[in-house]
Amino acid sequence: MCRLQITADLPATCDLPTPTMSLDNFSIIESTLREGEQFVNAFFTTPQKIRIAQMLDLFGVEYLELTSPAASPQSRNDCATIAGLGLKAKILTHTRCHMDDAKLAVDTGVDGVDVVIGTSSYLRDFSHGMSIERIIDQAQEVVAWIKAQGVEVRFSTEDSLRSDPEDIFEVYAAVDKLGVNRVGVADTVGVGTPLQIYRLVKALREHVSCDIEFHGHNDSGCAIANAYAALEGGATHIDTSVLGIGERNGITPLGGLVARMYATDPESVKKYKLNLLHDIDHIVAELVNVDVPFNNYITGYSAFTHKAGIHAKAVLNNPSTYEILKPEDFGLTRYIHVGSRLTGWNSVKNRAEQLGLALTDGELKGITAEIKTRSDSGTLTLDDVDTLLFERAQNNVAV
Ligand code: HCA
Ligand code: CU
Repeated sequence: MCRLQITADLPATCDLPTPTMSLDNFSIIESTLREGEQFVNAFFTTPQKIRIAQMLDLFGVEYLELTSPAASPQSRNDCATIAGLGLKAKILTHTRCHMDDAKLAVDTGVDGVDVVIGTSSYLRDFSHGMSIERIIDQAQEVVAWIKAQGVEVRFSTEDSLRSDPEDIFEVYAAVDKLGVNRVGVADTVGVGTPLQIYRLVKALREHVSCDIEFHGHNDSGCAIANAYAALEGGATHIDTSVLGIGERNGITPLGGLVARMYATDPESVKKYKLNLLHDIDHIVAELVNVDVPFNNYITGYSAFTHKAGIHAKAVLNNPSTYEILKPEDFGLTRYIHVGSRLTGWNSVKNRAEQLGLALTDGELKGITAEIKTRSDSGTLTLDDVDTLLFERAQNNVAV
């Protein structure tokens, strides 16, 4: 029986989409040094850019995307510097769909150029003012030229979600014929839902034979789900930035995408050095003068902290009861909180064992009762709890 609530926009059957994704075949295009630089707080010096590029390269992302060399003289120098570092990741830069920009980009020595042009009526009317026919002509010229230079080329339609699908399919098909490496779907304003993205990418899959990239903004909180839906629909490349930094509230965060993929199949992210994620998030946070959010995927302060007695007891018996991500796979440890009125005696027992204190179950239950009473007027610190445990153990010795 169908338990889904069908809305007007959903298919008339309850069949879930059949994912066409191949989990082990996706690549990350890490755009902290492009989209991330568009975050209001971001200003990266050249050494900082090099440090970020090296960290992400060590982590194992397949591509690094850099700010356009047309943005400023230093951006141009930085492109050339990072392209010359000899990193394992392929170095891309991001430009408007314009011959002048394309030439500047190729001259920096990058491995590929990500070209973008707006295709929604908003951008056609209020930004560049070009018709779809002119966009196709310009795209063909730029793509063919970059391709002839022997570097990778990606062509993306900005604001794809608010573009007429027939228009963008026509543009994508034209550049696909020229041998473009990837076409990109960009949810520039973060308006798409996972089902919409899935459908758009799946339909696009029928129109082109090249790879498909997805770039999704997070204005309505769907950026990770949308990236995943794009992969389910047949996308091969996902754009991320560290902590999701970018224009407005940013895009799909690197750690969030990794968490999502790991939750589906840990093998799918084995290719990355997951234990570097904590430092990457914290270093970039510091560079852009923000904190890592307490509830951040994997690296947030409370990501692996269990509190309520029922949860803690089960986790102590078998972590999988309440964890889909194993902290140890990310070089992190789980923490059982023990100073609240929700604390159960199994957590207190575990803490006593960590401290090497031999207390009976009865004693531990007594201490738990005391913790609950005391913490009715405010959370106890770990020190408070440890003091209670030590005092009880000392009493035992004294007796
Ligand atoms: C931009 C817009 C962009 C481009 C994405 C892409 C977007 O800042 O230039 O090249 O696929 O969100 O549309 O970031
Ligand atoms: Cu963007």
